[in-house]
Amino acid sequence: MTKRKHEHGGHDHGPDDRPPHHHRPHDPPYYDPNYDDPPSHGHEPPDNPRYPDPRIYGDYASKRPPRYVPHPFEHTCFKPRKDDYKPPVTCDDHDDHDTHLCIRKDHRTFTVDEQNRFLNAFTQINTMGALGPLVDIHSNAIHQMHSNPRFLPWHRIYLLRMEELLMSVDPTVCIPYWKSSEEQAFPAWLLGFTPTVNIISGPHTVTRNIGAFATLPNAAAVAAAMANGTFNAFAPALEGIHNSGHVWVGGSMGGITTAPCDPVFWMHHCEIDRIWFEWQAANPGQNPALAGAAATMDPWSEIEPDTRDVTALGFTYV
Ligand SMILES: [Cu+2]
Repeated sequence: MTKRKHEHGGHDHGPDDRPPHHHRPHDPPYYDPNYDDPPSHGHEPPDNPRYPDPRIYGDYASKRPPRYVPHPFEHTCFKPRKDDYKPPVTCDDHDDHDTHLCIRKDHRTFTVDEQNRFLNAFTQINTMGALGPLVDIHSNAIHQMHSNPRFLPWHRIYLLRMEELLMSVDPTVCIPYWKSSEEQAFPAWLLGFTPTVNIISGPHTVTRNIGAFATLPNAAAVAAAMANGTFNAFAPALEGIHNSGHVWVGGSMGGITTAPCDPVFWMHHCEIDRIWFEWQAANPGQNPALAGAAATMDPWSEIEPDTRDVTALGFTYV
C-alpha cells in the first residue's frame, strides 16, 4: 500500500505496526474565517455607516434612509429679497440632549476661549466625518424645509442636532447668534476659518464672497417682519431676510447644498431662530399650520408642536 488517504483519524496509515498518529487536522497558517458562522464582535454594524447615530441623523441611520430628491434648479441657490439685490445677481457656484440648557449668546460677547471652543468643536466633528452627513441632510429637498411653513420649525431642529453634535465633543459649546441686521459686518473671528467638509459630492472647501451680491437686511427690515401678527405673514418675511444673509455672505453660503459647511450658517440660522423666539413671545398661540406628514420634522421624529418651546428643546437665548 503506497497511497495515503487524505483523512485523519483513520488507522490505516501504513503497512507496518507503528502506532497511529492522533493529531487533529492542523489549522491553516492563515486566518480562515468560518463564513457560515462568523464570530460575534458583540455589536451590530450601523445600518447606514455614513449616518451611524439615529439621534443626530434621524431616519438616515436606517437601512432605508430617505430617498434623495434634488432641489429644483431655480431653488438650488438662496434668493435674497428683491430689494436686497445688487446687480448682477448670479449664483456663486464653484465646483460643483439632556438636562443641560444651552445658553445661546450673541457672538460679540464671546471670549477668545469661547470662540476657540466653538471652532475646535466644529473642526472635531468635521474631522470625525460627522459634519458632512449633517450638511447633506440639508441638501435633500425631500425634507421640504424651504419656502413653506416648515422653514422655521425644521431649521430649529436642525440647529439643535448640530448643537448636540458640538456638545458631544465639548459640552460647553452652544451655537452663538450673529445679529447681522445690527452688525452689518461679518464676524471677524471667522474670516480665517474656511474648513473643508466631505459632503456627498466630495470635499468642499468653504468660500465666501462677502457683500458682493446683496445688502444685509437692516434692523428696520427685521422690525417690519416682526410686526406681522400671523405666522403665515411673519415666516415668509423672516425667510426672505434669512435668504439675503445667505447671499450677502456668498460663496458656500449661497448654495443650499454647501451652506451648512460654513460655521456662519449656524450662527446666521441661530439669529433667525432667535428672532422667531422673540416673535413667539409677542404673538402667543401663533403657530405654523402643519398637519399630517408635513408636521413631522423629518428625518427626525419631532413634530411641529415639539418645536414651539425652545426651553423644552434644551436651549434659550440671552
Ligand atoms: Cu436651510
